[in-house]
Order: sequence, then structure tokens, then C-alpha cells
Amino acid sequence: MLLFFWLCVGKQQIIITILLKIKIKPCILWCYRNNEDLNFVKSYEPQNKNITQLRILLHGPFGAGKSSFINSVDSVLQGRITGRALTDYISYKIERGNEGYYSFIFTDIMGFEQNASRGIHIEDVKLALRGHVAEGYKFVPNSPMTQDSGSYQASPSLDDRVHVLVSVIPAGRVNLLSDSVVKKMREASVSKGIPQVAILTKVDEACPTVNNNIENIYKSKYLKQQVDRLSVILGLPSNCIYLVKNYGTENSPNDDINAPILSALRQIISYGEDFVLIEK
Ligand SMILES: Nc1nc2c(ncn2[C@@H]2O[C@H](COP(=O)(O)OP(=O)(O)OP(=O)(O)O)[C@@H](O)[C@H]2O)c(=O)[nH]1
Ligand SMILES: [Mg+2]
Repeated sequence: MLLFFWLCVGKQQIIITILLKIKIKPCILWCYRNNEDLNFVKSYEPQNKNITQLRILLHGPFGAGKSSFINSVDSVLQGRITGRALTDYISYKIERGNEGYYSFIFTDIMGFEQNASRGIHIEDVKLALRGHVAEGYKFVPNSPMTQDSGSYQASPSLDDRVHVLVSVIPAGRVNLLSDSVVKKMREASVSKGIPQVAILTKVDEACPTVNNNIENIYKSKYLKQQVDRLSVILGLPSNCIYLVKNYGTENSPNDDINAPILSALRQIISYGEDFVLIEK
């Protein structure tokens, strides 16, 4: 009752601090944070009227969990496990019940690989970030798109451009990123001042205690080390790196898995919104 009263009168920060101090079960906090994050995400509309939606580009190594993250966001927002095959350079919208779609879209590209014959070319990523790549284009490893390509958009609008770049990396593979992949990731991130966020996926596979109980996600020393390590490698502040377990074999969404996904999504949207506010 007391908790409800305080939440109603808007003393959120104070109540969170008190709950943390008395070591209240994380699931109660998460449930509360989930609602806040969910409301933020659900009500998001870009303030810059030159864009209809925020464009989020995910990239990362093969099998890193990019498509699973998009499906996980879909599952959280639909309230049921969803799954779609995600391929090519196509934007994925998320349905907002009967009211159309949410105001953010995801695009998913193949990752940088040490072996240039497999991964996407850095120039293709730069073109995609600037909005030059048309929907449906199939990237060719080691052969960047040219201006002669039918899929090259010569004059992209702000709507076509990418507003947030998300690097998706499995938590257990941070130490395995090669120098050449890191170099390309850093090069992509400085492109046109686009904000960058990283998501460390597969936290359940990387850490047995988290596998036993997802509530341990922020207590795991190993995962904290991976965040710090990636922060140094990418030159990205550690508060821009999020730990996530994607939905896989679960039958229905639950608060413990939703919380890190929503928290990451909220920040991704906030960084993107900050960026589009100052862009013309
Ligand atoms: N245990 C676990 N498995 C995951 C997680 N995220 C993704 N996976 C699994 O990892 C595999 C690859 O995931 P995808 O989402 O297809 O990865 P991707 O980055 O889209 O892969 P490509 O499109 O091939 O580059 C799938 O079998 C997923 O079920 C996670 O957080 N935990
Ligand atoms: Mg994929």
C-alpha cells in the first residue's frame, strides 16, 4: 500500500533507493522498472517531424543474436513469443496492436568478419548509415556497393538515414574479437556522429550463474568484466553497453528476461531521439 502511494505521488527515485538499500527482491524492482520502460517505449514518437520513425541498425558477428534481439523486442511488446525469419537489408516494424506500428524500426546487416570474404565491407556499413542503401539490397562480402548500383540512393532523407548503431556481440566472445573486426567496428561508429550502443547477448551461455537465474545478470563479475573489456576495445562508455538474454526456447515472456531488453531498448531510443533532434 505504502509502495503504491509513493509511486503514485511520483517519488520514484527515492523509492528505488530505499528498496535497493533494504535489498528487496530484484524481481519487484524489475517489475516496476519494466512498466516505466515499457510505457516509455510504447509512447515514443520522434519530436523531429522530418522523420516518421527512428531507424536502428544492428550489426555484429554471424550468429551474434541480432535477429533474436529484434524478435525479443517484438515478443516483449506483443506480450507473447514471436519469431520471424529476418534476412537481407529490410526494415522490421513492430506492430502496435490495431494501431499500426511503433515509431522505431530495426535493420539488420551481416557482421564484420576477420575473413573479408565472409563479412560486410566497412564502406557498405558507412553507406547504410548515411541512408544510401535501398531496402532489399543483398550485401556482397568484400565488394562494396557502388553508385552505379540500382539499390544506391543518391539523395537520402533524414528518414532514410540510420539514427542509432547497435553492435551486437555474444558476451562470451568479447575476448575473441579480432583486431581487424574491432578496427572496422570503431571506424563505423565514428560515422557522421551517429550514436552507438552495444548489446552483449547470450549472457545465459556465457555465465552459469545467470543461466541458473537471470536475476544474477547484474551481479555477475564475469559479465561486468566483459562490459569493461568491450568498453575499452570499442572506446564506448560502459553505460552504453547492455547485457541481454534473448528469447529462445521460452513459451511466454517474463519480467526477468523483459527487463534488460526493455532497458536496452529504452536507451537505444533515447540516444536516437537525441541525435534526430539536432539533425535537419
Ligand atoms: N542461449 C542463447 N541463445 C541465443 C541468444 N540470442 C541468440 N541465440 C541463439 O543464437 C543463434 C543465432 O541467433 P540469431 O538471432 O539468428 O543471430 P544473428 O546475429 O541474427 O545471426 P546471422 O543473421 O546469421 O548473422 C540462434 O540459435 C539463437 O537462438 C541468447 O541470448 N541466448
Ligand atoms: Mg540474423
